[in-house]
Amino acid sequence: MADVVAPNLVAAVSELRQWERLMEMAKLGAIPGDGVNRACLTPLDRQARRMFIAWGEALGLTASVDRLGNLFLRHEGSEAGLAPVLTGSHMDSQPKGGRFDGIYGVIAGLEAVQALREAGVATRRPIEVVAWTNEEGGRFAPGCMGSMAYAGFAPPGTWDAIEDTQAVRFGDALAEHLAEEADIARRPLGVVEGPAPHAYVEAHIEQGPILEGRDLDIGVVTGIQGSRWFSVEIHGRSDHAGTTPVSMRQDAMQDAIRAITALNALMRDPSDVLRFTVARMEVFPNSSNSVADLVRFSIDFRHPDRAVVLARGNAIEGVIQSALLHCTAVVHERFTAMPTQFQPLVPDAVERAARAQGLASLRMPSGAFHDAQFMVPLCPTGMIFVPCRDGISHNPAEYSAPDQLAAGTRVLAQVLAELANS
Ligand code: HGY
Ligand code: MN
Ligand code: MN
Repeated sequence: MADVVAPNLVAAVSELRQWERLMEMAKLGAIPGDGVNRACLTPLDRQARRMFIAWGEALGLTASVDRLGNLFLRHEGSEAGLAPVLTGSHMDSQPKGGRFDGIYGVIAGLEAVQALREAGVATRRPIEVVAWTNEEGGRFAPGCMGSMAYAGFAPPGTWDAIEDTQAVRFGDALAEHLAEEADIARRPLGVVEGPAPHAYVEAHIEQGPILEGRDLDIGVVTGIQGSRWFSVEIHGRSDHAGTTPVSMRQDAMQDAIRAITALNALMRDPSDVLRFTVARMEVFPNSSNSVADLVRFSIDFRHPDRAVVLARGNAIEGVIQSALLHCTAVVHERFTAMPTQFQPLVPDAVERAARAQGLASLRMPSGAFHDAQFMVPLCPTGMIFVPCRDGISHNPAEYSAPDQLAAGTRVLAQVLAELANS
């Protein structure tokens, strides 16, 4: 495909329209510091989805939802029956999230399709803008449930029994969500019940400091590092804090500390490539003067090297069990995503489009996981990163400028035009 930019297509991408839509979305779940707390399968999530659908239907796009709640806005191509090109991301946020993680890729997909239609750029193939269910895993762990089910990576009922902090089951929250959206057309669940997409491209903020630090406009994402999530329960016995000798205790808190200390040793990496995070902890009975009888904590472990992801990840349970003095532990693996490399087709198209538009780009892997990684076995896949201020994300201070976001969307529009005519 020539490097020629369809000048009217690039010009049709509206920086202002896109920014205004992002700011409208940011009002839904706004928290202090310009942040957003919009968990999946909530009334706020449905409000945001209705707004997205309204913007799409105003363009003539058609909305549909699959049994995991993945939401699609479809732009028809000139040749019916061809597999669609898919673009999009997620609309759910972290509890103390920002205004751009996920939602930028959904709004960018809409903006790119609107620009294609306004510029009169015909596409042989349909283009579908998707909002994946529960990418973040903040309310219901793990993340990427919608894209994993769509890709046949796990059966759709896999996560039904998982509860949020209010003891609401994912399966019940999903059933309620689908009932609230009963008026939206249903569609088969991804490749489980239908054909594979022709290609997938996701625009996303980098969520790291590299692009900004090197004054670059576009990240040509080459792949995504591996991630493994575990839930750990340390079971002890509740006792009186004042009368029970320490030697007689089965203190779940003390053994949890021993386990996490031992995991820190397992995960030590002087090169600072490995990512090991314990960020969620629940203590029961959670009373100052009762020895804890149950501690639950999360593990998020990531690395770009498959051998490390396997070796260190497989050692986690044994290290925990060996660290305990008086309690027992139950360890479950909740999420297993091996490192993925995108085949060259989409990254090459992204790099070509950036160059044609005079944008400085860099090929780079993603430290964050994304729904894109589950599209890799289905079709040519790629991502487009835009810089974010100080590399901050999963934080209300997350920020990308209107022109930076628009540059990503202009590259997306050109890549979609190319893929939808291939
Ligand atoms: O955790 C992640 O990597 C993604 O931002 N949800
Ligand atoms: Mn994201
Ligand atoms: Mn995120």
